[in-house]
This record gives sequence, C-alpha cells and structure tokens, in this order.
Amino acid sequence: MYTLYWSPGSASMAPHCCLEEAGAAYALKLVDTAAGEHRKPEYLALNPAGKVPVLIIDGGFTMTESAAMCMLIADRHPAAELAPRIDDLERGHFYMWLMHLSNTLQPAMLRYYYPDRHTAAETEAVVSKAQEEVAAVWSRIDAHLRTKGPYLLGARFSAADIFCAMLSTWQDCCPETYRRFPGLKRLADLVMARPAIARIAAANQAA
Ligand SMILES: N[C@@H](CCC(=O)N[C@@H](CS)C(=O)NCC(=O)O)C(=O)O
Repeated sequence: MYTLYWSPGSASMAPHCCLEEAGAAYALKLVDTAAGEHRKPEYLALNPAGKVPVLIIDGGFTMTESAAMCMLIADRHPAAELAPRIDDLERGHFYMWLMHLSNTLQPAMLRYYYPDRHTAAETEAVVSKAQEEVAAVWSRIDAHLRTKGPYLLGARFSAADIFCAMLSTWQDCCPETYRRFPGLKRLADLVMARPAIARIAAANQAA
C-alpha cells in the first residue's frame, strides 16, 4: 500500500500517474503548500527538505524525489510496462531521460519559480537565464522527439514520458511551450490521452 503526499500541479503528478497506471493501491495526503504545510514539523519529519512529494510504502518505508519514485513504481509493477526490463539495453535510455529531466530541466524550472534561492541580489537575471535554459533544453528534447519519437524511447511509452509530460505543463517558465515544440506537444497529447493519466490530470486541475 502506497501513501503519496501530493499537491496539485506539483512534482507529485508523475509518481501519482505511475501509481494509477500500475493499478496500485494508494492513498493520497494533500499538502497545502500555500498554507505552508510543507514547512511544518510533521512534514519535515518525512522530508527534511520540505518539498512535495513524499511516498510512503507499507507504512514504514519513506522516500522523496519524484523521478526515483517513478523508477521504483515501474520496477515494483512490471506488468504495467512503465520501463524497459532490467536486461534490456533500452533501460539505459530510460534512466538517461529520467535523469536528464530531473537533474537538468526540472532544476532550471525551479530556478525560475524560486529565483530568490539562487541570488542575494535582484532576481531578474536568474529568472531570465532560467527561462533561456528551459527553452534550450526543451528545444533539444523536441528535436529528439520529432526525429525519433513519438516517445522518448521511440515507439515505446515509459514512465520517462509521464515525467516529461508533467514538466511540459509547467509553462509559466516557458510560454507557449506546445506551439514552440511540436514534438513535445505530440508526446504530451499521447500521454494525456491515456485514461489513467487523464484521471490524474483532472484530479490535479480540480484540487
Ligand atoms: N527534485 C524534487 C523537487 C521537489 C520540489 O521542488 N517540489 C516543489 C513543488 S513542484 C516544492 O515542494 N516546493 C516547495 C518549496 O521548495 O518550498 C522532486 O522532484 O521530488
């Protein structure tokens, strides 16, 4: 049994989608970040970094980092085919894309959303450099998807696409993302059309 601490429109969406795709039993705990719940002692005991999401498994195992959660859920539910099998070389590309999204693209986005954490001076320069980097990374991913897509692993859907589609909805940091990057839009449309993902996207919008 999984418990996912989530907030709408946050990085919890990718592991949430993976749980739903896997048909796993899970409970949700809403973290009201606007009310600062992620900075309260009860939450910091789960994630000392004070970030959403947190995943708890069987009441005793706690983990943070949304991309790592996606990998673990994929491994624990192989029938859902969210990742190439361990003995398939494509597994390397699966790791590669998830790492790239979570350690290059997502941090650039977070610099845009939290610029004051990256400078003691005026934040405008941090914001504009973050926007530049987000667009540059999307541009490279889009070129890959247009020539080798429709998914990051070509014809094969994986949890990396879920993560990519999630980040593609964070458009404040990259206005008109889908108009500028049609390969990315095609991936996002395919991912969002999956019934399990559509259910979670609706829950994120409604919350
Ligand atoms: N690398 C982390 C990033 C988590 C993260 O930054 N979450 C944001 C929401 S998308 C958050 O909790 N922000 C609150 C804060 O940093 O104060 C992950 O993917 O789990």
